[in-house]
Amino acid sequence: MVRLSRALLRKYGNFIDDLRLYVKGGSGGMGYPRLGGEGGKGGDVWLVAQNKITLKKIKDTYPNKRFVAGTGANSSGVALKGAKGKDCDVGVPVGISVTTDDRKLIGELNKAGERLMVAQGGFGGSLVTNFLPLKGQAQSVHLDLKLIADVGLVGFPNAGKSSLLTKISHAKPEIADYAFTTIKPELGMIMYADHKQISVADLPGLIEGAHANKGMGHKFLKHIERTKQLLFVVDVSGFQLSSKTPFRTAFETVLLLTKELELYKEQLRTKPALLAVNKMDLPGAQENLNRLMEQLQNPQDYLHLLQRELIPESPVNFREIIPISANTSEGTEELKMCIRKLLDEEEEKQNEEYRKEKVNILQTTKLSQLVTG
Ligand SMILES: Nc1nc2c(ncn2[C@@H]2O[C@H](COP(=O)(O)OP(=O)(O)OP(=O)(O)O)[C@@H](O)[C@H]2O)c(=O)[nH]1
Ligand SMILES: [Mg+2]
Repeated sequence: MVRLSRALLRKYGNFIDDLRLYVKGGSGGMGYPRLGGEGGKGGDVWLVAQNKITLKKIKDTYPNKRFVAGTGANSSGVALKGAKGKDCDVGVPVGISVTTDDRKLIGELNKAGERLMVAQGGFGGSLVTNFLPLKGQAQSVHLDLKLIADVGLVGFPNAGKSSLLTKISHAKPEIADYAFTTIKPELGMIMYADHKQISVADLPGLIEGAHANKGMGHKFLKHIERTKQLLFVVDVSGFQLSSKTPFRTAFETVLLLTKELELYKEQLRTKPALLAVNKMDLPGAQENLNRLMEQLQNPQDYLHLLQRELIPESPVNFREIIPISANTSEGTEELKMCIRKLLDEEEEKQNEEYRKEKVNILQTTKLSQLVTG
């Protein structure tokens, strides 16, 4: 049985996954009418992806969150062409998308060292502007952090997601017998004997009604948008958030999780997915597992168990269902192998599609050359 903790009331600590900044390009320098001189262009503001930076660090270091680039130098008798103003480089974490106030995408930064210009400096004064300088571009930008992981863990609170992550990786997330122990996303790395590494994102538990902002709501689901694979984790004995909410069997939790994903974004449901049925060491687990397998194979016979609005449009097609115990490690090695196999297969599929596309392009160009030649 699960008891509700004060963690639910806690804000999710120091973790920030979006931040709004004000950015302004430098003004141009003054032109020099007497000799037709041109002022220097204002500096630009750039976001630069860096590994060791967090949005929290930016917020703490620059509390007013304003970034303004340098003004271009004025044109003068000694330097007719004014020097360009100093650019302003803002270090930001890897894995952010950058949007304007009205949520138009400016760009994404997915690798350390990548740069994105967010405010252009104004032109220096010249003949065209009557030697008056132009102001730099100014706007507010939103930095939206999405973890980049190969696999995303999806499950109700207390299902054992964090326990599983500690078993299969070196991550040390907090584990406890109350709901919402994990209050911020955490990354773990699975290491394979041949040195291949697969990253797994542990996310706060979802509950039914997350789409209506219940529990932690949907705010963390964006972190699995970019993952290549979903790993559902369910407690084989089912779940009950509190004595005031209904008990849900493992089958019902699978459907409810699917529904929440679907309500968040249709495409999430079509991601390759595995199901880990956890806590197989508990008494009665085998019977519960048998029932769950029967229900997953013939879902239409059991859908009447749920209210209509809780039933997903279509079920997730799990590539594998693996019974495990994060406590005793039963099944965890097999699970690691399944995760890898599915990722490899998907990669192979994508490579194949890419190859086909290339061949297609090549054939059409050859054909059009034959026609025109
Ligand atoms: N018996 C048994 N208990 C487990 C197993 N895996 C996890 N638990 C227990 O279940 C409780 C919840 O585990 P967590 O790993 O914190 O669960 P979680 O899914 O990360 O939960 P949230 O972070 O709240 O979403 C803890 O008391 C764990 O010790 C298991 O395989 N068997
Ligand atoms: Mg957890």
